[in-house]
Amino acid sequence: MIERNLTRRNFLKRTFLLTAGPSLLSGAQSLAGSEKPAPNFVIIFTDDQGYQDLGCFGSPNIRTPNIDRMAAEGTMFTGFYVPAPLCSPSRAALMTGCYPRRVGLAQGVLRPDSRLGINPDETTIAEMLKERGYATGCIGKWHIGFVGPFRPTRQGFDFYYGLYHNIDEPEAAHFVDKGGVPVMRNEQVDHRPAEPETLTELYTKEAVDFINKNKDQPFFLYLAHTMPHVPIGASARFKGKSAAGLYGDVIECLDWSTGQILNTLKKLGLDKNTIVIYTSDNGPSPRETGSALPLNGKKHSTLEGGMRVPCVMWAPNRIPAGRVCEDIATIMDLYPTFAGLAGADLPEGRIIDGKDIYPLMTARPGAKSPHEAFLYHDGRARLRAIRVGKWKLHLGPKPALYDLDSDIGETKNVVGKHPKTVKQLTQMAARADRELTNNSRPVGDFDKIKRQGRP
Ligand SMILES: [Ca+2]
Repeated sequence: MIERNLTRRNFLKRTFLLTAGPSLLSGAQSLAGSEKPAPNFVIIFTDDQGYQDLGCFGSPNIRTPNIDRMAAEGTMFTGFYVPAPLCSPSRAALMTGCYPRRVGLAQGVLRPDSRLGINPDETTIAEMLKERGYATGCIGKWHIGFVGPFRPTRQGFDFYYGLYHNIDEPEAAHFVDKGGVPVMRNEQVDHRPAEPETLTELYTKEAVDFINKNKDQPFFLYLAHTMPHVPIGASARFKGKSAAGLYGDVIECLDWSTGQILNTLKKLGLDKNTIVIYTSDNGPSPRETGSALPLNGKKHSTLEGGMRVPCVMWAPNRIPAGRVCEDIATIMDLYPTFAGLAGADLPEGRIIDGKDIYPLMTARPGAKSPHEAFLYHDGRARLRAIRVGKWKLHLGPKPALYDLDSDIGETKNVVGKHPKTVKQLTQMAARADRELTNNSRPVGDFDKIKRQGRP
């Protein structure tokens, strides 16, 4: 307790010393007046993990005792979405709190020769928290910009360790004559080639080190695992151990890793003031054996299985234990939610699509999803479906309507039975589509930035 009080005092001191300006000051004051100090944040973001690929989400053959315990001590979100069924856009949404289209990053994934990234004009979630005195670390796969101002170390992270992008064929091809895809430490090559079977354990070691190093101040750790994205690999300790083949071994290693993080927090007495969120960047790859059941569709699809992901939130002093929240929540919501908890103001003069879901996370009486609608875009930035409450309408020349409360697998198209709902959702989608077109902001373009003479 004494340690945490000291920590809080240090935090406020840091905040006052490091930041100036009336808006930030008022944030710090509101923190000083609140009951709880600003929490630490840990986001564990896996890559292409299916909705069913955790014990607590119903996997029949993958054992995840650590994450199951995390769910028993915390809350499972069963209506949790990423706004894109693939890697780069999903990550852009986490970093900016916006639909990928809003920030110009909804088109496909970035390959190693890409000159694009998050526009430096955006305030990333890491920049926001850094300004509030947080130590910020990104460990794992970045995948949203590799040159100049787009690197994680220029987007608000004090520390980076991991892979800038994927290691599957189209990306590894860029590095065949260079010794393979490099594992980066900050902006230097740590070693190469990156080997899939080593990555989860390497990332875990760095993550535990980061927590230990920053235990006396608020921190934000973004642990973006490369697994279980293809090509998958498990270390000797896990290979051949699960009942679900290599994919199962890989998930069981991710579960072990999550246990290491939670145990470290407990050992340091940080469990009472750290929010840990475990989720995936999109549905399971059709090239692997992951499962999105009972959902239909996989990665790349705007069916539920492509974009509804497993999610567990844990913070023993804040988030109720053993609860399931079915409300619509999204990865974009972490941005304004963390801002509220850290006493940060949202950036002015720009739309942030995410909503504060802290009332949902903490089961405040009467709390419900703050989203009137959720929009499903495909990997080519096209709006393909909309969800309002229990209704999901797939758009296009042959629209399809599903009642997700009774038909989560999207198997019974009831478009003919509910013409009013179809009309209402069609109009809402058209309005949202226009709004996004009119109010989207430019992607970060390295060549344009250079032409403008900006750093
Ligand atoms: Ca992915």
